[in-house]
Amino acid sequence: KESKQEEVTEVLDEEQSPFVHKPLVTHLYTADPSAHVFNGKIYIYPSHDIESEVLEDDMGSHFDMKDYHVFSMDNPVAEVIDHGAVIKLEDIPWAGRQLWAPDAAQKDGKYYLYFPAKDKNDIFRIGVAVADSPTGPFKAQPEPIKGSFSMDPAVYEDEDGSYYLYFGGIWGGQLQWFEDQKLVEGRKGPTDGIPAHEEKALMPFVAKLSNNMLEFSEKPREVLLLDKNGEPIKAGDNEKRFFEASWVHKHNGKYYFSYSTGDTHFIAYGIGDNPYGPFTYQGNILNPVQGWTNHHSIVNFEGKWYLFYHDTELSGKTPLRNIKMTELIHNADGTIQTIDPMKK
Ligand code: FUB
Repeated sequence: KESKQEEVTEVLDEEQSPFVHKPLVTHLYTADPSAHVFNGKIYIYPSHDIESEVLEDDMGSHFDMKDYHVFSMDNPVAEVIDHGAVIKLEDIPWAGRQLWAPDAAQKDGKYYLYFPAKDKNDIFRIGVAVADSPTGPFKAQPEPIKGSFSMDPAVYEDEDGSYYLYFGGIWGGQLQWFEDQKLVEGRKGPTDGIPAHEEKALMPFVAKLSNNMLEFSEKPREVLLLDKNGEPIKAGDNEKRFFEASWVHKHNGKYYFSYSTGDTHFIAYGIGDNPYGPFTYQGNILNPVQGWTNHHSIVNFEGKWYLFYHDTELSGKTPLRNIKMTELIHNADGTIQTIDPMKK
């Protein structure tokens, strides 16, 4: 009797969410999907994973991406269209290697692609490229954003028309090499500069963007992530501390800051009252996926919330990922239901 009940539940789940846990793109490897609704359609700005000769290490050197593709969907169950390569590494004057997780924004008919790359000194900076269409082609600014460092930019447009750029990531993301937003000479490895276990964890950063969307309009501020006792999350609290993959969405007047916990592989989140935080840790949005990295975005389409994420179903290899999407549910008390990506 019990197994019959399980079968029925599974069929219902599939009917409600026909796209659950299926790769959205199969002809390329794609990861870190940043999704937005522009002009009534869903646009996805992911990383484009490729096979690379570069050996795997704890700095993520094997994530050796060289261009970005943009994808669109008319709605959450529509066909996914690949709009091709919209910008290439060789077209970015200041960049040396590794086009990691990007994001995009729309303002006054222009589209802005924010992307991290290592500069010619092998230090991650964040660049911006501009287009007249959400599907590019994007033209890079000659220099990275002044004062930018580390990676994984995520842009949030607030209801008052302000745009905030969140960024940062530890280990391969190099955040631990910076103090007071300045590179500390001699730091080289993934843990050089990581605080001791009982100390405050390294936190992500945020800066409001200038009116032209090309610069920070203020010095980046630390985004404080607090535990339920109001204390900053500690560096040794690996299941909760920030690692990379910032994202912000707003629901019922509250700001949700979500992120990857890296070596514990969760997408966790905190809730706050304004875009700068602090954000109080609530739990996990997404349990570990297949593959080492976990990276997501959250978007509202016609009143329903969707989670975009990736795993390695197609390749079985960490640096060759495939993007996916599923529905995301906020409970009546504002918390988010944890999604188990392994549940078929
Ligand atoms: O795709 C390269 C890096 O892997 C991203 O920047 C991180 O968030 C992780 O997903």
